[in-house]
Amino acid sequence: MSDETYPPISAQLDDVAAAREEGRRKMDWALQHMPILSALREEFEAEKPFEGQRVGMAMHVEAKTANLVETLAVGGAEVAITGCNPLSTHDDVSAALDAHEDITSYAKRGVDDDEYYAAIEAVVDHEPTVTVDDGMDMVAAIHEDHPELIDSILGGCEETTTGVHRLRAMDADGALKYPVFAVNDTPMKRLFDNVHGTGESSLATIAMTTNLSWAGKNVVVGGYGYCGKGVAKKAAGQNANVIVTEVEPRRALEAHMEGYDVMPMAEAAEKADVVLTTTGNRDVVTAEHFERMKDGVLLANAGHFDVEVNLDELDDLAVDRYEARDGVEAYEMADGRRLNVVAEGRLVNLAAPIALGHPVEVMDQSFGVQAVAVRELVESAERSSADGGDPYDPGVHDLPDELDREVAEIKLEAEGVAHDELTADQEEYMGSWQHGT
Ligand code: RBV
Repeated sequence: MSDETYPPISAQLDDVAAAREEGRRKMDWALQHMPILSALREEFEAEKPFEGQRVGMAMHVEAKTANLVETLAVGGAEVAITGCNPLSTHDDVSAALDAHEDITSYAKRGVDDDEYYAAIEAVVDHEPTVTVDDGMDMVAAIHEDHPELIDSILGGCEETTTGVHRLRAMDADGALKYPVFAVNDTPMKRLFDNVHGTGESSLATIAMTTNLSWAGKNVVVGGYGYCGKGVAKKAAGQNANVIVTEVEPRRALEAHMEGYDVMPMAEAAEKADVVLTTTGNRDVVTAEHFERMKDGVLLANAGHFDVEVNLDELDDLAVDRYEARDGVEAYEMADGRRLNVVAEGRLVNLAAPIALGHPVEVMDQSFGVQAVAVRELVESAERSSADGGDPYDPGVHDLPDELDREVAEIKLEAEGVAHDELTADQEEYMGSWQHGT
């Protein structure tokens, strides 16, 4: 890239009008199934809580995310957004967002590294007062290259496990200079998005990309965190034989007690028909594993970054490499075995050519939490300037539990599900220690 400012998507597409129309259609469909965002949108439209705020975002730019973006804009924010993965953007949705007078979208599918970071830079140029990240790239860009903006930033929100992990490492180093909510860690996000969202969308995307069945396959799930649990459960539900690999003894035990086979990757590699990594770590599948794999094995990743399957080592071993199907790259070994990498080892449910990301309903929950987290950052700043109360200190923060509960209540009401409340006596009982036998 040159020094010129990176252009918004509208300046990069040939038929912007058609793209906008199609993007809007996708957003409308998703919004019909997003009761939480719809309710918050009504509230924000009436109360304009974000008036005067500039929100800078780096997320997967597709229809559900676009509805979050518009919800913030309807609440009075000016929003600038780009992608958080080079392959997950839907250009038509990006164009539909960019058509909004208070939104600028730089997200484009298939960008190279230079363009990816130039687009982040373009968002940072809007001088955000609030950041919303999926993976922490925006927070990193601001701290590394634009520390002068930090004083005017109220705080940030982080969507995913990997981003929260990076932020905690940054915080431990004393390097994180503004407060960030770990949206990922809330029950309304993690227990649904990571488990059901990753499980359903990864398996559906692999099946649709390859036209292959799960039934009777040996499916190796790398990592038994929340994402791994979801993948394992849904794969077992489709009649696969699930094998789990883990480094953490209690999680390995949990997987064992759930009835899955647990073994080291070196052993699992020989049995695998499919390997799907969900660890958040690098080099989970490497040369020693490739050497033992069966002809035709599928290799895919559902972790945030493309470092779990070591493609450099795979490339070194390969004598030939070709596109076997749209979204599937075959690496041919000297002995004739073909190892098939889905979606370039990037998070498969978002980066494959046909990928749509997580199902709408779970993203409604995750983005409902994002929306109330942004509202809390703005309100906490207003509270502290009004009464001198404490704003959030720099560092990683859990979202206050009552905000997560608020999102759950909206969803339950929309689903028509009623639930009990504690009586005064029950509350008193739960808060006391004197009542014994
Ligand atoms: N994710 N977003 C989508 N917008 O379709 N699908 C998944 C979407 C998020 C999910 O919340 C997860 O934590 C993160 O992507 C990983 O980058």
